[in-house]
Amino acid sequence: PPTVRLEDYRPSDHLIDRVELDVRLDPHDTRVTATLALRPNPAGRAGAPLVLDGDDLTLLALELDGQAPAPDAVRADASGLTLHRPPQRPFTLRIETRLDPTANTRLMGLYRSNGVYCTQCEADGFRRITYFLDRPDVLSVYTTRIEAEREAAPVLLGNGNPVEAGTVPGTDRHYAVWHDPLPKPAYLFALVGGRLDRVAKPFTTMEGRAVEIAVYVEPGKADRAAYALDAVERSMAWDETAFGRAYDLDLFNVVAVSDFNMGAMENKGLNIFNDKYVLASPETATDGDYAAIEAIIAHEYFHNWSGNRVTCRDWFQLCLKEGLTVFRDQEFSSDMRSRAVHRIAEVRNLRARQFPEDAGPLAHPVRPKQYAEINNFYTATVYEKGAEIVRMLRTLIGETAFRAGMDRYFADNDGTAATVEDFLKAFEAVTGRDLSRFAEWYERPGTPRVAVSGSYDPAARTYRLAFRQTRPGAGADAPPLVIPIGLGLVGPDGPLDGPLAPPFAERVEDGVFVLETAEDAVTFENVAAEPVPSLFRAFSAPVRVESPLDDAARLTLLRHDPDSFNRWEAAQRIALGLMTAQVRDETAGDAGADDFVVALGAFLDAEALRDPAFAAQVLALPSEGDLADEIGTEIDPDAIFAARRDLRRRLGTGLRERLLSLREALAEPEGTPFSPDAAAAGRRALRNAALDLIAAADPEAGTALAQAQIAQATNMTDRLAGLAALALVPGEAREAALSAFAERYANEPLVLDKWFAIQAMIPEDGTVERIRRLQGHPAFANTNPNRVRSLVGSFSLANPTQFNRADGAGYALVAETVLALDGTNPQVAARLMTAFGPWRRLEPVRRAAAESALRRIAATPGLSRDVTDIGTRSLA
Ligand code: HT7
Ligand code: ZN
Repeated sequence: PPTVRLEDYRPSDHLIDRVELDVRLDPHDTRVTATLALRPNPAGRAGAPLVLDGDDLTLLALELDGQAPAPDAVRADASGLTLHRPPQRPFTLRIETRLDPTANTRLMGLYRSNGVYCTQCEADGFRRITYFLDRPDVLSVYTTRIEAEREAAPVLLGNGNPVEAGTVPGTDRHYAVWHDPLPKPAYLFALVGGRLDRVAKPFTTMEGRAVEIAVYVEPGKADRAAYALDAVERSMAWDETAFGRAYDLDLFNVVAVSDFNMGAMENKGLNIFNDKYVLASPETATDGDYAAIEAIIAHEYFHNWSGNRVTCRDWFQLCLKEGLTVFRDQEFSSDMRSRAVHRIAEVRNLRARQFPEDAGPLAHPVRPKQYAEINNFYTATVYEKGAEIVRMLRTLIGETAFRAGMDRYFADNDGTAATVEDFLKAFEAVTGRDLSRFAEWYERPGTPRVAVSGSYDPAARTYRLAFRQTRPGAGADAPPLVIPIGLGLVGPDGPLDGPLAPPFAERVEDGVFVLETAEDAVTFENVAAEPVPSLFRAFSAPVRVESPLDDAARLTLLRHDPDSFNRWEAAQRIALGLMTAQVRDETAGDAGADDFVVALGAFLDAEALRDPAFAAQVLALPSEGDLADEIGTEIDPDAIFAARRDLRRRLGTGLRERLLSLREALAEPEGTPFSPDAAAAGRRALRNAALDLIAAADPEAGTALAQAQIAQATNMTDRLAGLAALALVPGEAREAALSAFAERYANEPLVLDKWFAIQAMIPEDGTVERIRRLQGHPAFANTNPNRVRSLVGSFSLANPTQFNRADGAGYALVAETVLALDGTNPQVAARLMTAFGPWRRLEPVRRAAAESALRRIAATPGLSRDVTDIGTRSLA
């Protein structure tokens, strides 16, 4: 496929000021008439042909200023429309196309989900609706008339504000006209038509605008939309206080649909969501689901400013909206919940998804320099590492300057399509600083490493910390990165930063040292005793740290560090060390494991009831993926699994009495109404972390506890945690519990997704065969992305021993699914295929099996661009 390069960017030769769309919805024969007000772009090439994008379109009629153009003046096919000699003045094109929304299985453009008409236009779906300049730097004002059979689609929604509605005389059809006053790129266009229930509430913005917030869901599910509705309201209020951003239309609509390629989409005034991220009730949603709904609702809402009001010049600038908006949603969630616990969750996610991506064949800069298929670049690197860059910027310049810079960015770029340079320029303007070296973070892939060493001089009472940064694969010419390092010193009995004569270091300001060169050092004065350095507090930079700490020092941090993140990190590092020692067959770790158990016991005694959510994070060992990432090469997933299982057993044995009594102490008194808030969720998290460890050590006791928990559960979090614990113990009890669960939730697709996922994650030999059986289950369908993700995605991403079966059966299953899906939904197929990313780091037998599965996919004729792109890069 042709490669698109950032360096080749040029402005469009034409602009489209106004778009009038007339969409007559029909299940198979939808007619779209687009009337486009075009003009030559003064910044483009004079006299250039007009080349409109198209994808799978059927052209029915075309007029230029009211006339049919001469046949030799136009070339049109399914994938584009060219006017060879367009007028050198403003002109109007009227284009009529026909589409079949029911046959649209790619879920891009206009399609039907469970009978509801909806659209998905990012990144390049609008060209599947009409011929257009489908690029984010062409901004237009849209008026949309939507017409449909009233019975099939009583609700008709568009972007912006409603201006007119009525019936079509002499028919069973009706229509609605929507006008969006704010110019936008085509990727933010949306419409919806269908039978939907609605919940709504009013909101008055800080500017005094009366807004109606509404959430639309499948009939009968309105009571499950309350949490999402509330989350929109909290997001609106938060963006006003935290960033001074007010909403700008009279309506803000959210629509939940069940077939959706990703999480949600920020279409102007009409966000469309995967219903998984809207619908919640205690009976069907876990605490994790509630948190995800809150975060994604906020994310899409925040795009209204970071993405919509200020959009991207081109798709290379994707992090400009996505990284920034992830940062904003993370801040929102931190304010709504526990900041420390949320930071831990963010870092777990970054390490689980972004670090491996950055260490494998699909690594790319946060701002890629080229792509073959842009839909493959909605990645953890663009989103999560992109957010870390914004966070580092804030750490570097401080909160006040950061807020001023954001204000400046929005003010200077409102209504335009901007670049990463425009973003940084705003912060340079308000701080007077040169950020050109910081900008390097956007340019190169790979996770940097920072090696740290410390030395204490008791006579001089000084402590020196030396830092050295390196970047994997970066040539000698690669300039060093600007790395903010949050740090502090901790003594054997607590923080050393006592009020009387605290240690200080000249270049450490507000607890942050900035490493700007390949090597540097900082010296603390006035250090009374040998300290333990607390490094990269709150995970101040997305790097791997080669730390000077031994386990004794880490235990000091676990006990005393005022930085909660580093307390958690200390426990994770100890656990990682113990498990990697076992994987490497070093048995010397035994005494260390006992010390760790004792320390965790003391930690639980001090913290568990004070902050259960935090304690649950400390008890949750690093994942098998974390271990694989730590080990890096010649990975043997079975050895990793065994090491992790053994340490869980040890903790479960050593902490058993404490864990049992914690479960008692944290149980909600009978009759307590369910609350999804962070405190209640934290108590459930710790109870369930305790269950996991107890069951690891004593499957029989675990089974009994899990069965009792399922029988008594008043919410999905506890019920599913019980089922997850049972799922790890082979036998009749597990199968009975799985059947009962399936029966109870037979009519709840989102809950059945959990049922599929739990089975896909069973780390036992029979799982591949079980999944093959489940692919034939009546509730399973390859056409629904949630179902594919829950069964095959969970398997490939969260069941390392079975996906990486040495006989290649796991790879074969995923490869077959990728190929089966590619014809209907290449975006989801390509996404699934990225699970093969780490194949080169596996031990030789698995490496060969994974490579041959990848090659089998890549050699299949007629592959989509999406899958071809992942295949080519994975094997390069
Ligand atoms: N901006 C959106 C990204 C997106 C997407 C969403 C749904 C289906 C296909 C999609 N392609 C790209 C989601 C977001 O980050 O907010
Ligand atoms: Zn986004």
